Amino acid sequence: MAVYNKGSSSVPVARRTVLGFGILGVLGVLFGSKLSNRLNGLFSGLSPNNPLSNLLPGGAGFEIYTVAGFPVEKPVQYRLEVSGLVNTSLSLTYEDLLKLPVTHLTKDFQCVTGWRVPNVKWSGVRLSNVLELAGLKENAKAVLFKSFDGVYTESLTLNQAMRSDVIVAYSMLGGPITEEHGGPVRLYVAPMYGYKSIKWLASIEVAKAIVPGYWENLGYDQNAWIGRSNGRTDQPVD
Ligand SMILES: Nc1nc2c(c(=O)[nH]1)N[C@H]1C(S)=C(S)[C@@H](COP(=O)(O)O)O[C@H]1N2
Ligand SMILES: [Mo]
Repeated sequence: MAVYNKGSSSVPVARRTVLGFGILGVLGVLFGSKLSNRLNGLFSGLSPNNPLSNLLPGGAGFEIYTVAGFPVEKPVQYRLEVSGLVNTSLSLTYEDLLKLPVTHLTKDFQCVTGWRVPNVKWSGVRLSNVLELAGLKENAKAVLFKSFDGVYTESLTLNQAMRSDVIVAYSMLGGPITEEHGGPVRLYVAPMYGYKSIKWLASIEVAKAIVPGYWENLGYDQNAWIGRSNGRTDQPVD
């Protein structure tokens, strides 16, 4: 189970504490529910090259993070609510998202605590496409995100949200996003650290100003651009 918290020696105390509680929560979930059966099944006799091994915690090098358990939402029940400073509020189904123009990205995933997964395949809809579908009001300046875990939040400036490498993702690692990775739908903000990529995406609200997200309230940067020393080559925008 060490996978949940390796390499975090430089992490601020607040975060270590929260992750510590997270680990207890995760263990509770793993050993207290059907997930444990599923994982036991997967652990027995799976070679690391088996595509199913992506379902394991840390599959393909990811560490599974959650600050509030593992909410379950089946694709058929899933809705993405888009509201706020838009001309038309939307309630998009999973099918609606699949019908919108698809964007594929192959990019690294970099957590601010130090681990990185190179060349991850992502597919989804550009956030800008979703926002254009709703139609932005003139005073729109920021985009706020909520997770259906009921706790995690994030936000981006409108300029950041409109970038072509920011997607509402429904596929990663070559298949649908698993429950553990924030399925059926999460955000993927390619040029920023992993904490921007909110899992179990429930709602998008267009607003006048950003609102600091879960980790930003605990001291992390709102502008979470991956450092150039970590391989980012493109231009940040405010
Ligand atoms: N809802 C939610 N989204 C989240 C998090 C979380 O705890 N809850 N952790 C963030 C952090 S810090 C990282 S690095 C990535 C990890 O994604 P993974 O769990 O798919 O590896 O999710 C981000 N999105
Ligand atoms: Mo992270």
